[in-house]
Amino acid sequence: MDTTFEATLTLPNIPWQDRPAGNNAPIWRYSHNPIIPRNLIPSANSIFNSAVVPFNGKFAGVFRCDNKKREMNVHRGFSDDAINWQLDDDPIEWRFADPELAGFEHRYDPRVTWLEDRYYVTWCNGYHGPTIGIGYTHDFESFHFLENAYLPFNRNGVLFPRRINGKYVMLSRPSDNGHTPFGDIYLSHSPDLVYWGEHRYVMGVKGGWQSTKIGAGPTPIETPEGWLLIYHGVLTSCNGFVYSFGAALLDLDQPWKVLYRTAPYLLSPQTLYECVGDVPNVAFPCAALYDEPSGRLAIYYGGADTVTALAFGQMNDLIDYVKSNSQI
Ligand code: BMA
Repeated sequence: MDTTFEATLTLPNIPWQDRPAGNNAPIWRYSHNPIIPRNLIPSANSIFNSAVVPFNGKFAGVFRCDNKKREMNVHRGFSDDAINWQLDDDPIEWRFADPELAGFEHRYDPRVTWLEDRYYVTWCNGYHGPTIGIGYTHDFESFHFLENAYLPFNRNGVLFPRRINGKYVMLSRPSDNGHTPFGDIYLSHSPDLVYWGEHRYVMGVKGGWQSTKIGAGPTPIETPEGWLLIYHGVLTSCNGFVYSFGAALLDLDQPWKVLYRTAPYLLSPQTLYECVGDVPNVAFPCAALYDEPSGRLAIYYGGADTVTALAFGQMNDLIDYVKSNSQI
């Protein structure tokens, strides 16, 4: 199998819309959002916080679908254009080498990362509380569960797309067993994607939109200026949590070192599909597609824990914005 094409950052067929006239924001929304309605498949109550990747010249993904029992699980999907998706009505059936790990509590907020020779999926996996499950697929046909990376409680496990100094690297957000009212981003190393250690603090909460907790979003993107990390930040209003997202640049060789970090958010919940739904006021990014030659970036995010939406940006403009609006 030729496995080199997935690693390339040349993706001329990703979704795109030009910046609307008069819009000076660093990123802008797709005008036909949401791209995935809550009821795309019969079993779904809602489809959001999901991950897409290039696959065989088209696109594939792992989607968070909460069903009508309100169980949280992950489903497979395919698309020709990364906008119109076909999703399986049944959740992914993971193959478990160790039956101890095969129990189901919940699986949610997946990320998918092409790493060396396969697609790794990380998600918030219930094993006596939320932790980070890691699995992989070569073909989006069979899916293999590897291990839970950490002890509970943890969320937002996001792999870097290559080894750094010989080791696999993952961001995560230690948390609690509820709707965590705190949370900073940490980084861990592994020789084999099973045993994780050498934990490093990356960054913590700040003022305003990121004052309650923060968590890594899409797989970091390697740029000459550092790893571009899009991350969510939460503030607590008189009406509950508000989820926005911003971006940081991390050192290429020591990615726990933050070079720049946006003081303003990039996008906050302002449209109907971000403000109205099962959990109001949530914009939660889990994936991005990047075409390096054109600089085009397409960011996938969940709206109000109900639907899936898309936003666009130009990499050079975004990096300039992160650098000139930074407060570490
Ligand atoms: C977090 C996760 C996300 C969700 C967010 C807002 O704890 O459950 O999946 O989008 O809360 O409800």
